[in-house]
Amino acid sequence: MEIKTKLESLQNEVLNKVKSSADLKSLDQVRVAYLGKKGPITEVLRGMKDLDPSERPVVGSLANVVRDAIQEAIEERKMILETEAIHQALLEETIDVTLPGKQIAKGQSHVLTQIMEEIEDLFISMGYQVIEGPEVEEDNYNFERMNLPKNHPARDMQDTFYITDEVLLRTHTSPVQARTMDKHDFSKGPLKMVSPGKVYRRDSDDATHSHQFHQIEGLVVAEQVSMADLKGTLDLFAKKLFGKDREIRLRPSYFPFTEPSVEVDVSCFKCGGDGCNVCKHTGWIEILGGGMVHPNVLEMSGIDSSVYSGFAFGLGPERVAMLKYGIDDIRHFYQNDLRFLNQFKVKE
Ligand code: 2NM
Repeated sequence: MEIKTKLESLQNEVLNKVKSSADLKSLDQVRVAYLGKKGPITEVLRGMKDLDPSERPVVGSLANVVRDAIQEAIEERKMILETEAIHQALLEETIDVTLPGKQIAKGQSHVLTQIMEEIEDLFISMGYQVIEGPEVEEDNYNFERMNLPKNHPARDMQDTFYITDEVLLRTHTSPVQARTMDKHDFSKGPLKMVSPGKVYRRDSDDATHSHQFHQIEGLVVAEQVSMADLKGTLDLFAKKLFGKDREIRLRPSYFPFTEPSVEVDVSCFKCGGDGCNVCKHTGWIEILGGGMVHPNVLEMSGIDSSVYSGFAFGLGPERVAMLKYGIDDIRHFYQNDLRFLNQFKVKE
């Protein structure tokens, strides 16, 4: 029977092609060519109608057997090729997980941020809040409310960056404290806060002056707050920042927003008070200003100065860092030279 021979040789032909298919793509081409709608098997099945009816079952079942055999061979080959492909990929994409990784450059907080956070942490540990406020400030909060009246020399155009007659870049962080005093509810307890941040003054820039620098100011307002509280607080502060053997010394001074006002020296951390180049042979380093909050300042925030009193102080993190690390030029802080910054890596 001619058609039977044709089917058998077809089967052999296809099985050879399947076996010699080297990849999944050519295997699929074989599948389409022989089992597809236009393939020889379909053609045989389609031609059945022209056969003698007695031959149809024999040819039909043979065609099915051949088709199944081809399909099976393709599936088998497909599995082998897929497994080979995975093995190949595993070989080619092998990663040596024991190789050392690329070192990621690690940074650290800016030295000024480190100093400010150290100070903030100390005051947080004593129950103070850290409160920030706007750098673009109203003349009212920056000057008026700090007991600096309209004709005060500190308000000179020479000293302050004015944006309009009434709006300026804050020259200290004290306006944050005025804003907070306005809102504080003393029935809930004393006000204890520090305000860190940037401040601006029209200094000519040189080794020790910058038109933009930083401040941290502290403020405590409650009943019965005294100068002794200020002194004790600053003594603790000096010991925390410069070492447990430090002492402080208060000298009378003047600020419009405090009365009395003091300038605070810390005994020299380098020579311990004997005199050296850091303390300019005095044994003391000026580090802070402070005093008892002026009654006018309290009253302008609606606080009864016959019931409440407060102390306040302020310092510059730049100056602290320069002293502590022997930095000779304030401009180093702002130039982002990694050779400078990386000297203040945080120990892990
Ligand atoms: C200083 C020195 C003295 C100060 C005063 C106030 C406020 F808001 F309570 F009036 N805040 N900060 C103050 C007092 C700041 O810095 C050298």
